[in-house]
Amino acid sequence: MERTFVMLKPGVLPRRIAGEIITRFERRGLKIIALKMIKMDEAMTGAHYAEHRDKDFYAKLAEYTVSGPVLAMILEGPDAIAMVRLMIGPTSGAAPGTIRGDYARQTRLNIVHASDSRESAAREIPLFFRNEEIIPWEDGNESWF
Ligand code: 3AN
Repeated sequence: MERTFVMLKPGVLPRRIAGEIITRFERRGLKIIALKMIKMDEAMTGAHYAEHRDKDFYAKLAEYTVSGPVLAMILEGPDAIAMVRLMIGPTSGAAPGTIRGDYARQTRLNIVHASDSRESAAREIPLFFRNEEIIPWEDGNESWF
C-alpha cells in the first residue's frame, strides 16, 4: 500500500467539479484517508513548490495557488503515487481521458496536483496534515478493486 498527496487547486470549487474529480479517484479504488479544505498562504505555497521558487513562472503559479480554497487529501492504494499521476495526466499537454485533459484543452493553471514520487509524497503529506488528521480506516470493499 502506498500513500499519495493530492490537491484540488483553486480552479475546482468555482467550477463545481470537486465531487466529480473525487469520484474518479474513488471509482478507481483509491481510499481517502485524509481530506480538508484550506486556503493556502504565500509561506505554504513556497514550501509546497520549493523546487519552482526561482523559476520564471513561480509568481503566476503562487498567485493562482493562493487565489481561493483548495481541497487537500491523502489517497491510499497499491502504487497510489504512479496510479494517480497516470490518472491526472502530465504537467502539460494532458490527453483526453485524464483528469487534467478532460477539464481543459491546454493550460498551465492545472486543476489538480499529485505527488510525483515517494520523496515528494513523504515531503508533502506532513506539510498539509498532522498525524491525527490521517485516518487509515478498515476497508471491507477492497476485494472489489
Ligand atoms: P506537476 O503539477 O505536474 O507535478 P510541476 O510540479 O513541475 O508539475 O509544476 C507545478 C505546477 O507549476 C504545474 N502544475 C503548473 O501549473 C506550473 N508549471 C510547471 N511548469 C511550468 C511552466 N514551464 N510554465 C508555466 N507553469 C508551469
